[in-house]
Formats: sequence, C-alpha cells, structure tokens
Amino acid sequence: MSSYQNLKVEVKDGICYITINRPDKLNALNRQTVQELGIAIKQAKDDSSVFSVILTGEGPKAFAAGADIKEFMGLSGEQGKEMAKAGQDVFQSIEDCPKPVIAAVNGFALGGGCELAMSCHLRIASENAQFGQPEVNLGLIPGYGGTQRLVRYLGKTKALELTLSAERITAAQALQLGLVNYVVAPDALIAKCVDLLSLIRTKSPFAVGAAIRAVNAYDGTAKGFNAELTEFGKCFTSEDIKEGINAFLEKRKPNFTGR
Ligand code: CO8
Repeated sequence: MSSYQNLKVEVKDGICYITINRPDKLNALNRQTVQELGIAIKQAKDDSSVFSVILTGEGPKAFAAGADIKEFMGLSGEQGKEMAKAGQDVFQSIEDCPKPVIAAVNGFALGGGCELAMSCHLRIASENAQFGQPEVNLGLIPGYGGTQRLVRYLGKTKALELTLSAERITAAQALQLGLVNYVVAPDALIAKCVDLLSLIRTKSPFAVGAAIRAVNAYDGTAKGFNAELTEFGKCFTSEDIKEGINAFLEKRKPNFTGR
C-alpha cells in the first residue's frame, strides 16, 4: 500500500475506504490529492482482496468543497487545460473501475467535489450534504467532467440551471433530481453504503464489471447498444455464468469467483 499525504486508505472486509483527508480545507482537491486519488483507485482495482470502494471526505463538513482555488492563481490557459485534463483522467478511471465505487457524500460536494461524486457509480448522501457547481462565481466553468456528467444525470435543463446559477441544492433536492441514490442520517452514511455493497457482493463480479462498462457506454446512440452486446457476449466466456446457472438449477446459492 502506498503512503499518502492527503488520503487515508484502508481495506476492510473487501471494501477499500478512500477518505480525502484535508478537513481544515474542506477536503479541497489540490493537484496532489487528485494524483493520489488516481493511485488509490488503481491499487483498489488491482488488489484482488478488494471487491468495492467507498470514497468519502474526512470530517463532518465536506466531501470535497471543490478544486483547490489557491492553485488557480497565475495559470495560463494551457496550464489550466492540462490541470483539468489530469483530473478528468483520474475521474474517468474511477468511472471505468470495474469494481463498484460509492461516493459517501458527507457534506459539501461543490465544484470538483460534485464532479468527483458524479464520477462514482453510486452516490449516497447524508442529510447535511449540499451539491453545486459554483465555478461561474470564480469566472470558471466545471473542468473535471461536470458539464458532461451533470447533463447525463439531470438532463440539460437542470444541468444548465445549476451550472449557470451556481446555486447549491440540498441532499433532498439531489435525491428528487436523481443525482443521488439515497439520503440518510449522517451517522448512518457508511453503514448504508456497506449494506448496498454487501448486496452487490452476492452477485457475479464478472457480470458486475460488465454491467458497469455497458451502462457507462450509454450516450444515446447505437454505441451503447453495441457495448451491451459485446459485454453480454463476454459473460458467456466466464466461469461465473456456469456457476450462476448451475447454482440456479441445483437450487443453491452461487459461489462466484469473478472469473
Ligand atoms: N479551495 C481551497 N480552499 C478551500 C476551498 C476550495 N475549493 N473551499 C474551502 N476552502 C478552505 C477555506 O479557504 C478555509 O481555509 P482557511 O481556514 O485557511 O481560510 C477553509 O477551507 C474553511 O472554509 P470556509 O471558512 O470558507 O468555510 P465555510 O463553512 O465558511 O464555507 C463553503 C464553506 C461555502 C464551502 C466555502 O468554503 C466555499 O465557498 N468554498 C469554495 C467552494 C467553491 O467555489 N468550489 C469550487 C472550486 S472551483 C472547482 O472546483 C473547479 C473544478 C474543476 C477544476 C479543473 C482543474 C483546473
């Protein structure tokens, strides 16, 4: 396991807990933190003892209050673009992770923090969570994929309203809009994530990875349907499908290996 400056990373019972650990800066995502997130996700992906990931922020106030605004001072256009690209690549690696990644949103998820939560497969929010894309307040726009993922989750109408107004929404509003899966009391947040992951853990890891890839491929065109066909076909090459079908026929629980 690598050593991290700005993350706490711990594996327990097959779940890799990644906690952004800059609570005095509301877990603002500076370059170092984004880089470390990329390393931690890759490690979780490569570690066969890890089945899934819970990503959260340290402290009671914030998941992440955005990119670290101090690092924007004096950047050229090209440097700004490079910084955004480095973050987009890390966030894409989270979305592409074949193991389920849940954002446990325990407070502010603003700007890059909201974008980070959106790159996770599932989002569970505590009642005190707040979401928003306040970048236009700073003369900026979202740069870690927010303009694209927000449209995907909310549709263009609401995505533009949030992005142009910079208004924050509550956890309850995020639930109503379909941005999060559940809203729970702050002290029930991690338990709810673990419950959902425990359910997913009883399924075929091979099929879970295939489902993530197929759903990620959605873009409203035939590309998504073709990706589904490819992933569907691949499932027939797995050990898991044999085990799943045999277990069904033998009226027993399957013992999946993910192969
Ligand atoms: N960056 C750096 N420091 C931050 C950030 C941030 N995004 N958010 C909070 N902090 C720091 C504060 O400066 C303060 O530090 P200090 O104690 O040293 O002064 C500490 O965290 C506590 O913050 P506050 O005192 O402000 O706490 P409040 O409870 O009063 O307010 C808020 C909480 C409302 C969340 C407030 O901190 C705030 O508005 N933060 C900024 C939110 C924001 O604008 N986020 C978007 C940033 S831009 C972005 O995310 C772009 C993403 C794409 C980047 C692409 C790469 C280039």
